[in-house]
Amino acid sequence: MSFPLQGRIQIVGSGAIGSIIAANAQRHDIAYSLAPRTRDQLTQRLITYSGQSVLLNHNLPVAERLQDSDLLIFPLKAHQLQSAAQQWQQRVSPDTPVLLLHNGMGGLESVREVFKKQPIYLATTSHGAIKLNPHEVKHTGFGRTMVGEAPDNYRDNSAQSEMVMKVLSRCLQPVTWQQDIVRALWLKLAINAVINPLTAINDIPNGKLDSAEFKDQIGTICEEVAQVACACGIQAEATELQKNVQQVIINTAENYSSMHQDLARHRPTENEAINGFVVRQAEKKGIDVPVNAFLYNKITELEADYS
Ligand code: KPL
Repeated sequence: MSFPLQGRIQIVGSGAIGSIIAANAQRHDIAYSLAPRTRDQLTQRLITYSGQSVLLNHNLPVAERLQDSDLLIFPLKAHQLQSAAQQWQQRVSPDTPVLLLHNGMGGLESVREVFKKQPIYLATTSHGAIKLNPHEVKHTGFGRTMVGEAPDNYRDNSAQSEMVMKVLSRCLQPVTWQQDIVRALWLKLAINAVINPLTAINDIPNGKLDSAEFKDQIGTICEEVAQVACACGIQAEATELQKNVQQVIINTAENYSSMHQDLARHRPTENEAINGFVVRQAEKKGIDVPVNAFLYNKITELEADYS
């Protein structure tokens, strides 16, 4: 069933998750446009989770200016966010809602330097997708999405929150609204701190982590993240983190993690925003995180070897 949406959604970038959002917007008759982040080529076709091929017809041109009833979506990596925000700074109104969807932490801080007043929404998803070639994306893992308001939004944004929730529940379902999205992001951070580097370093799909070989390492990574989270004021238990990780490993078993894909294609990874973030926070709090530090250093080394 479609719902009336007054504005348009403007999706920036042509990554895997942005393409899933675009295809679902099209399916639900939501007015949308896709804009390249740099000179990258836009995805033209999405192979859906059920195997259908959808041609993305970008039903609107890229927006010249976004209104309060529109939604600007950045399904980008944390390190790409600030320059993307700068590119859009002159085209948003003070009330245009902005949705960030990325792995790891630190995105809000870098975007807030540019969008000082706009209501910002934070989301995280465990849907998996792969870019088959510059024009084609395949939705490979059916996950779930959590969204909530950035803790530093300072006005009542209930109408916009409702709109964000409606858009996401059509475009990246199933979606749950989180009063405490920061805690949800820490829980997702633990998932990425385990799955992304381990699959990338060992060159395996997510499902291969479901073996005795990785059990202790996964347990230790979760313990380290839980300790750092607690020191940062986020209530988290290692056993809860480990259970979540295990669930995502099973749900996305066939999937290659985004970090695996990035390393394979010699693209910059999200290492700084994932294990790098854990290591930096641990240093600030005086906590030892040897396994996260090992993974962070290993991925840094592998990235430095790109020719
Ligand atoms: O977020 C992911 C990623 O690959 O970045 C997971 C959930 C691990 C799915 O692969």
